[in-house]
Amino acid sequence: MTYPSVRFAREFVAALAMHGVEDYVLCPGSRSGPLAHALAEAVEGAEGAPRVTMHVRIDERSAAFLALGMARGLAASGTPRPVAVVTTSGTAVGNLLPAVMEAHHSGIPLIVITADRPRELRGVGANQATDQVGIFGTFVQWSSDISAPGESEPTGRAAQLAARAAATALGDGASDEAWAAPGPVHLNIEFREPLAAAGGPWPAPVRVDAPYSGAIPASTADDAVGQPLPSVARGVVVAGDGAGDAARIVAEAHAWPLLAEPTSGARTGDACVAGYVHALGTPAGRDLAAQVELVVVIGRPTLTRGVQSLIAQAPTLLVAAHGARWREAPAHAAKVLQRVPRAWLDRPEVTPDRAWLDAWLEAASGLPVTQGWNARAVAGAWVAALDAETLALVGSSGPIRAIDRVAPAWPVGRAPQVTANRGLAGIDGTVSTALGMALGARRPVEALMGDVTFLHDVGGLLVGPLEARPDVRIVVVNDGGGTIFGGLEHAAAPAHRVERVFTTPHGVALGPLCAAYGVGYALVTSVEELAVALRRAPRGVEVVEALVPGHNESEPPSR
Ligand SMILES: Cc1ncc(C[n+]2csc(CCOP(=O)(O)OP(=O)(O)O)c2C)c(N)n1
Ligand SMILES: [Mg+2]
Repeated sequence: MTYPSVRFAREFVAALAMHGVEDYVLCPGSRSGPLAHALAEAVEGAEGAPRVTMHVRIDERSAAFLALGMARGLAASGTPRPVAVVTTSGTAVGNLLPAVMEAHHSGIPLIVITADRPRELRGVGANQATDQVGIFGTFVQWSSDISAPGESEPTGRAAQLAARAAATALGDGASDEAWAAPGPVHLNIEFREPLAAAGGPWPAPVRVDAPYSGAIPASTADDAVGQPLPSVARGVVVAGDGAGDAARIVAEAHAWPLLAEPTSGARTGDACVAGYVHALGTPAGRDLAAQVELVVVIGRPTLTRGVQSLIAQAPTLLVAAHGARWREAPAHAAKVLQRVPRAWLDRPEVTPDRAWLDAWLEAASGLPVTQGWNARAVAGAWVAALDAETLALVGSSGPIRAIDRVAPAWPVGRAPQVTANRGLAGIDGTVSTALGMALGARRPVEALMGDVTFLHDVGGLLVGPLEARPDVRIVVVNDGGGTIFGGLEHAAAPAHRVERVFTTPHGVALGPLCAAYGVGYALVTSVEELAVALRRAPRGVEVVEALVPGHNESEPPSR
């Protein structure tokens, strides 16, 4: 006989598969055992079970970022699907929060499944029992506390939950907020003993469609159709994270400069002012910025203060939250749209004058060539090695900003896919996100991150011997700590204090650390060595340590 917990777990896994959820990250634990058995059976090819992939990880924080990376990888491959992460009860659940927050802010479909004690064991001092219900608060688009499956389990309950979970995670169907966007959902499932598999056949799958259709409410759809952009000469298009190619088309149609962050998906074409960060710091650039009549923001820009002040000062601002979730538009935004209206993509009736765009390109052309061996030189060599086929991830802090300065405007259609966890710009979970991207996209990933970022999630290197090993190369810019703070207002404090409380030197030897995890390792100390190291495709997980002089050193730190 099949016990109710196990039967329900099988039904649930089968139903999720019907709605396109086929990828799982599983963390070990007893309470989640019914799901673990069901997933293992499916992976082992049990008769009647769906085809799924399962990656097992010990650390739930890293597991959740792995799932987030997998969802990024699937989306990057043109097949956006939710990815599920499964944990046991107790602190295991709390470890998922950082990735859930990032998924919420960057609009990534995650299905978080946490096992819980049944009601009779809650609040009575039972081991590993806590209040997991609604633990993710406003960071999930839906959460449900699911009572323990029993002998008289209603047929179709698992199917209904799966349908709703998958649809809500993908942002299909609008909630009361009328902003349908992908994001995380949480299912907290009570399991009562027995928790182990007991053989028996898999259930015949039941399909239930989501309780609502995928239609966007008319109020937002209307807005998205039609008004052309105001016909001003001095417009600027800012393409932030997730903007997509529409930003380029809008800029080119109006001959406006395109200021495109590396993860915008729009850093291409003739209107793209690749050196905009440099330009905005020069007198000529500031003069141009002062003349701007209209800023069109697409996606979510987060990287430079110059762009933030351009937006803050702009007389008119139109925001299209294309791709990335952006419910929090600046208060002075004249209009906030969910999509780029078709009318913005058409050339205006009056042929635009290129002089304005040319002035921006001219202001940006004086970018000094990077010399020597430092974080920016590493970024330059790294970005030069990317091609149109590359799937890349860049860590927060210095690396993404260095890339923003050195990356070119790629030819249209020939840009690498550059991603970053810009939802909350955390330095956590970056190693796991990179590995997840490679597993989700089923192709190699090139990652660039700082030393503190790498060490924060070094546990992400733990890929057990029974697990699939993705091909990921992680270039670690090791400048001996978090050097971004040296460029912020904190740097005015006494050096020893800045060092201890902001830079946080770590003194970790990365080579032996990688060896302990069984991960490939190479040290490079020049642009030439780095270029050579990047020449062949990564095989398995590899770390390339680019050891550069630290914040207060002129020579690379010695070992
Ligand atoms: C989870 C999290 N904790 C703290 C921060 C604040 N923070 C931003 S950058 C940074 C240091 C990053 O250092 P590193 O990765 O070495 O990059 P670098 O600044 O040297 O370029 C820290 C701690 C953050 N963004 N995310
Ligand atoms: Mg650093």
